[in-house]
Amino acid sequence: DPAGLVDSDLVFPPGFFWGAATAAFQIEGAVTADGRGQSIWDTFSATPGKVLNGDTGDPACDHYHRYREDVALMAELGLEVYRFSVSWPRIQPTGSGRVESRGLDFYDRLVDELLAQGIRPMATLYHWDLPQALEDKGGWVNRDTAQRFAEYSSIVFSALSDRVRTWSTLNEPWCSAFLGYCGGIHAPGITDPAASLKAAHHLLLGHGLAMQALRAQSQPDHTLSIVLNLSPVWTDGVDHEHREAVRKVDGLQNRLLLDPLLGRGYPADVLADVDWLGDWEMVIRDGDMDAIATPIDWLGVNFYQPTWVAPADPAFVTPGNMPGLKGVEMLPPRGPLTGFGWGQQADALTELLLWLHNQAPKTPIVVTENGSSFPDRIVGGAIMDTERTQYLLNHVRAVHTAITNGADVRGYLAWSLLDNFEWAVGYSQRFGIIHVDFETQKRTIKQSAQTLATLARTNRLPA
Ligand code: GBH
Repeated sequence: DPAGLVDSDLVFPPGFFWGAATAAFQIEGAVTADGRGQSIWDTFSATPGKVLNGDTGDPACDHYHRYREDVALMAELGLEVYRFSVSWPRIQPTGSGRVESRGLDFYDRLVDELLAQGIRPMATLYHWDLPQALEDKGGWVNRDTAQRFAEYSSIVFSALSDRVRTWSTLNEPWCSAFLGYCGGIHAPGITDPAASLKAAHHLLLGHGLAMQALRAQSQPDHTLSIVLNLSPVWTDGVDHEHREAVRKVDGLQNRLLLDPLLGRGYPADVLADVDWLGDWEMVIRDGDMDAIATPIDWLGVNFYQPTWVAPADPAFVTPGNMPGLKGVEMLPPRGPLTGFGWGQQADALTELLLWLHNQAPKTPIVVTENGSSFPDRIVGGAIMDTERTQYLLNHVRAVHTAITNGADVRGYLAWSLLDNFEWAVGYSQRFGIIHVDFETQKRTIKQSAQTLATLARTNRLPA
């Protein structure tokens, strides 16, 4: 080989970027600093029995005070992109009206520090920390929240868009709607399937209104997106019953939110499946679907594992997070399990990226989150997280396979930069590529971070 490449090396396209992601509530701590208002996750985590071990977002990784050290670690690793989220209650403590400039100043400092270190900031406007004052008025079940989100988004964009060129509106609206208002395992902890469908619509509407507001303010080199948690749905049979089970769950997990974003409206089969829940569709007004279909410049996809299902008695109402789901049994994850008991089946990521490319051939895709939780063992000051590293390499290979087969994937971001507050299970699960000692706040780079650093430096996966 004249270029000296090893043939079997998997080379990524020029410009493919590598980085890591976090979310405000999961890392920042400092929950009352600088006028920050209360979020639904402060309330939820303070409610006994909601979060494992009574863990809260205080102090988490104390990133609010330690962001310089954290950016320095990213720079040391040579990460090219850092995806973070902005805490709405830091910017508008009660979710509307008055802007808290001290909150904006934090993100100002963070962005400047990233740029000074040569790291491209990628901002997410909402990663689940709704101001409690808005939840008190109905949260995402209340249509007004969509309007408030667009207003808030516009405020943040005005303050940071001179330096932040890459933006996402919502992180995983599926989780906000269905874990928050149907299964109730996330804040605000409501279990009302019909209400969760209204929430889903208002989340999409909030995204659409924010897209319109940001477009009106943006320059040509700003790119705007939304981030979805998508998961291929797998089953053990090919008969009608098995295919129906897959169709129903794929509908509620993937197509219900993706189709309207791509301008196709809500999928008719899913609407028919959930019809028995009543008239939640009354919340859809003229113009909503057009707003939701405002073109995005790229799509963020978060992937962890495929979803396994089996057919069940048609009258069986499937318990859990999917509103209106009937006749399906949700099966446990497969493959060697992670420390969190999640599946490891990287082929599902290839399938997902190729499916998405087929659904939206002109929309570039970014893997905005992918990662795994395992307990860490510190040996001689080092953390050889071989299982997390193997998960990373398997999934990076899966991304490469998708690209080879035509998918337009532009970058890969590991979840997460730091061990952090893992929502309903608190600090019990570690997704970080950097270890955090929650007693001392000491950071230790893991083998997985070194591996990501090598990927970022070489843009290839050695055979
Ligand atoms: C992401 O969500 C989040 O964006 C991030 O904040 C989080 O820390 C990270 O993943 C790790 O959890 O089987 O119906 O009970 C993950 C998306 C989708 C993962 C639903 C858990 C199980 C729901 N989640 N899934 S269910």
